[in-house]
Amino acid sequence: MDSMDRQADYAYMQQALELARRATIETSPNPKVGCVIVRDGQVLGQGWTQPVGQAHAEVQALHDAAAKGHDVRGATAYVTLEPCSHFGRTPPCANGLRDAGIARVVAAMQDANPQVAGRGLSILREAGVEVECGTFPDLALQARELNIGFFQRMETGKPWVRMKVAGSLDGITALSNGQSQWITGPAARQDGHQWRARADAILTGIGTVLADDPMLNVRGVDTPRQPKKIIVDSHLRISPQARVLQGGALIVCAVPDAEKQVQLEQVGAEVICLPGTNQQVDLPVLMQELGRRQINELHVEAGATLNGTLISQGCVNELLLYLAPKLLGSGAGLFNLPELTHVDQARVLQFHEISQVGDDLRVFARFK
Ligand code: AOF
Ligand code: ZN
Repeated sequence: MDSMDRQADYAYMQQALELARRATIETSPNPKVGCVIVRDGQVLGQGWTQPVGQAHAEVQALHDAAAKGHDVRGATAYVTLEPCSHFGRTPPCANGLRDAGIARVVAAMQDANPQVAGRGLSILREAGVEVECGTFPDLALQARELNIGFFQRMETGKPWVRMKVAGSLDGITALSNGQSQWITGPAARQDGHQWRARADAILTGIGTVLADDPMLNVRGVDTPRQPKKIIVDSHLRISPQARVLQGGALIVCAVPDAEKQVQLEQVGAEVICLPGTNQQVDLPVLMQELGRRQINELHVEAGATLNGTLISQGCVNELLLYLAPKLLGSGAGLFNLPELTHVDQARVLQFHEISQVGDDLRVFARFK
């Protein structure tokens, strides 16, 4: 293949990625995928994944081409994920592309879903379709980032856990008198709601619920649906009147209390018991349970105690830190972690992305 064709492949895959970004959170737990169908430099059809249970990107693109009166025989399909091979909520896209007479499929990356995992590409190859996958590592990475929670769940059985914290430049999240509003500015707070909105669920602890009576919902951001709410409450101390319970919530305890559970269920909450050591919720088991419930991305907004425990137990993948250009001197820190005796014992992260939002710094740091 000459370099002009390579460049064209790259550009069409970028276009497919742009389409994938149009898919909404309603696709979840299904990943966001984009597809462009091209022949002789002409785009015949394009599509992106529809809300869960509806058409995948490839089917949309085939429909789009048909609606425009195009015959796609002999065309190339650019897809940001390997076309599926299984009968899930929808029939296999690999069959759809094959039966439509597509001659070549360029996929950004393989599907990590064990029901697919290369079988989609095999179906196509066996039918004589020319197949390329993973040719452009930077685009494959973008396709992965777009669906980071899906891949995390497929590969580990657990959600991708993003912990949001906000504080001063010296790492203070509240004064000793409890005052914390507002350390970061309105732009950072708005941005935080964007990250809440893209998560499948938001998790907090009973400490935060008792202290702030938060709503824990998405506000000020256009979203087709609210994330699920999860409260870690080892001893079921939550009040049935807590605002967080409006619209439903999952309460996770370690010590059952049948009477309290009934009261909470009466206001629409679900209560489960996952006992760990010291009468505390077993957090790694909770992450498995959330994976089983098809939570791809979990957004954590909790206090320093639960934050520290989640980190210590290896339950966190990424920190989303908003840091205000202010010094508060003393007060509550962002995470309660055990005291170290040597700097070599530090938990090491890697900066993933750093930017400024309004007056504040936004840092994404990932655990290795
Ligand atoms: C594709 N194109 O646009 C997406 C795919 O239950 P279903 O039928 O909706 O299948 C869900 C699985 O399909 C999902 O777990 C993932 O492996 C794949 N997603 N595949 O060919 C798409 N979104
Ligand atoms: Zn499919």
